[in-house]
Amino acid sequence: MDPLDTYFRTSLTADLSESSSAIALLDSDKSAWWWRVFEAQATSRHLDFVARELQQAGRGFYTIGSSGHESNALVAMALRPTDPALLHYRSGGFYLARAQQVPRSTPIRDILQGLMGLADEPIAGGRHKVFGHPGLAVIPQTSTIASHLPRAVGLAVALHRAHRLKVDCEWPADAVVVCSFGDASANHSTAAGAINSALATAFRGLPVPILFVCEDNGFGISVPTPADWIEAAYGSRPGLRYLIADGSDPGSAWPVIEQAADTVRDQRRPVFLHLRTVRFGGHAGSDAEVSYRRPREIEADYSRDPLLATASCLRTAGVSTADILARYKAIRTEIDEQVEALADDRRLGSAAEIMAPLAPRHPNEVADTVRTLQRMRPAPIEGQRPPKRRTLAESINAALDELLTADRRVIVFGEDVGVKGGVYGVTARLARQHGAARVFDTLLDEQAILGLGLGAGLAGLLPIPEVQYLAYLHNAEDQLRGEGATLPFFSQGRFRNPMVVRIAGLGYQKGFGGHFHNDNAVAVLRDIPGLVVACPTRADDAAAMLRTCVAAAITDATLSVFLEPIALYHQRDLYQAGDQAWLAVAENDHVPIGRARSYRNGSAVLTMISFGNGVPMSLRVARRLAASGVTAQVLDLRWLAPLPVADIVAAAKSTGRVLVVDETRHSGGVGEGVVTTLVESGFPGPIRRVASEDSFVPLGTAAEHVLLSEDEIEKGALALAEMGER
Ligand SMILES: Cc1ncc(C[n+]2csc(CCOP(=O)(O)OP(=O)(O)O)c2C)c(N)n1
Ligand SMILES: [Mg+2]
Repeated sequence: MDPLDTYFRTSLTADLSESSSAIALLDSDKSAWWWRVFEAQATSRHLDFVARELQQAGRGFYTIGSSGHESNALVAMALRPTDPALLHYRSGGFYLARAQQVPRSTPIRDILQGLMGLADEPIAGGRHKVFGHPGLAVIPQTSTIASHLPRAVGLAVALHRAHRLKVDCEWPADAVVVCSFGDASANHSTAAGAINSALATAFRGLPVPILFVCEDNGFGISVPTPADWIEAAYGSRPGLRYLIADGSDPGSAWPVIEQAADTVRDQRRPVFLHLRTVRFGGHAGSDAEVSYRRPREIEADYSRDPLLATASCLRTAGVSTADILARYKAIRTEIDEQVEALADDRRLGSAAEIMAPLAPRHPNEVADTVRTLQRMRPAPIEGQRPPKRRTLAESINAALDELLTADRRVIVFGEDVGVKGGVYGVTARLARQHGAARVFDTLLDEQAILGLGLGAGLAGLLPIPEVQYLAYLHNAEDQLRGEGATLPFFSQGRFRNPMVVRIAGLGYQKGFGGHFHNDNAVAVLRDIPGLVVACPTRADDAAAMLRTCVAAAITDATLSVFLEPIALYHQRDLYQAGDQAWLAVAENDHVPIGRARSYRNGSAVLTMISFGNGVPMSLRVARRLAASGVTAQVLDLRWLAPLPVADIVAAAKSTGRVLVVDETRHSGGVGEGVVTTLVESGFPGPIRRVASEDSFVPLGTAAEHVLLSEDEIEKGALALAEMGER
């Protein structure tokens, strides 16, 4: 038996013999309430014991428990079951108390199924042990500590915007978003940034109904947090109401917790609840706490057990110790029975089953959604001039305008996108036309921008955030990888974060730049399971691809990155100054995800496969090659993830020779994926690849030494053309 279990039973039993003469009068209201607390806490406690036993028996896979933290049950009791909760992995008490508020809940089975990785677990379906349930408004979290805070803040902010815009929102207008995390997590820059963004937003007078709950057990695995640090760090932040409660004494903690929840609900502003706890059983089953704590210290914590304190509250309400002990034992029996009932349950059985929620794609429905969006756009005015030939930037601007008009769920935001209209004018006039509730500037914090997008998606909106430069995505990238892309995976699609993240990027900006404004590192995006990466090159494709991404967000909750080549934003010419051959009329409505564009040439002897800036470069090279008798065709990938495999293979086969023209880096660049696709398809070659150097991009003309040039493309093409007869 776990020493904590023994301690609890012994303490109560000792008490049983001592205190039988001092039984208080039964207060049935009070006792019923404290029974509910005890039920949630004791169930959570026993599930922790069982988790470790299951692991030892080879039937369970997760041993991080909630023991010592069980007073977080009171937080759930101070809230409503419709308040969205993004929970710390030790918030077991909260989960069980929340389940009490929802009829027909099965929290014991849910948690056991999670521990055992069973396919019928209601949220992650055996993909991970998470606290989450659609019926309990608990949104599952990953174990990257603090990464859920930007989303939680985003949801709190978006909740009000969604109601104001009269969008269908899953959460009531007076909901409180609750988000819990540990004391060590409170130091993470993600937590610090998210709390700051909540405060900065509230400071502007906007409602931010969020309850931050710091479950402070004094340790981050083995590293102690100084006793007063959390209070020192968050106790006197302007605009942040700070309340402290002792989780070891639920009787005194309750009024504080209730006040914290009510303050957020009534005042619609952030509150920081500092819940002091102990941590029993080390960080996880595998953590030998004795290697960094003295046994005496560990034992001393036992006297701070919230369960003993709740038992004491029950006794004060007139409940007998024998009844408490009997209930404690009965809960364990019930859990054991449920474990046995799950003995034959199934685990995930194939890669296809595991991956099913990652990237649901319904191309026909997406095409239908595009048509619906098109019907909603404003009708052309009679007698209007023929559609305008546009630059890439103008085309994206027009498409955003049209999408904002067609669907009131669409919101556009980022640094400088509002009044200024973006650094490159891509969002010009949108704020004026659609109002500050739908097109707005954010804080200078990419993590907060993406967190707002993730929260807005959960609130029923269709967020199109902008990250000003690709180089500045990297400090926030985990919001896409760890949070956005994993939500469908860990919730089997039940919670959705549809979003189209516009990112200005890639190289070749003339007279401006250096690395930070000419970043060509996209590997970090291409390996995120399920993420769609679009890279439009021409005005006509850009509008259609943006529409497709938004339609996929609506239909399949697809998360996409829309990578916009900055150097092409205002490009008008293709072959020579003044030819205006790079302007285009947006004729296509829709470009299916994973379909390339072909600049075909019937007599071509080689295919150049490219994307982004590489496309106009390749087209210019193709024209020069034609003068030397070599005919080439160009394939624009358009989608960097998923790659247009069928189109790549077909284009390669049609000429028999392939030059991969890749402006991203030689290592980790897009071209690696294209070459691999060809090799794996059995394409016999020859294949050559030209790419940029494995370097950051230097300032000014020095950039030409590391970025792929047209000369290199031409040399590569000529070498390929000379390689034997077809
Ligand atoms: C970003 C990140 N870094 C490291 C870890 C590994 N890790 C998991 S839990 C943990 C300690 C967290 O301590 P605290 O926030 O106090 O929560 P507690 O476990 O004490 O409840 C660490 C370092 C992680 N999960 N995420
Ligand atoms: Mg801790």
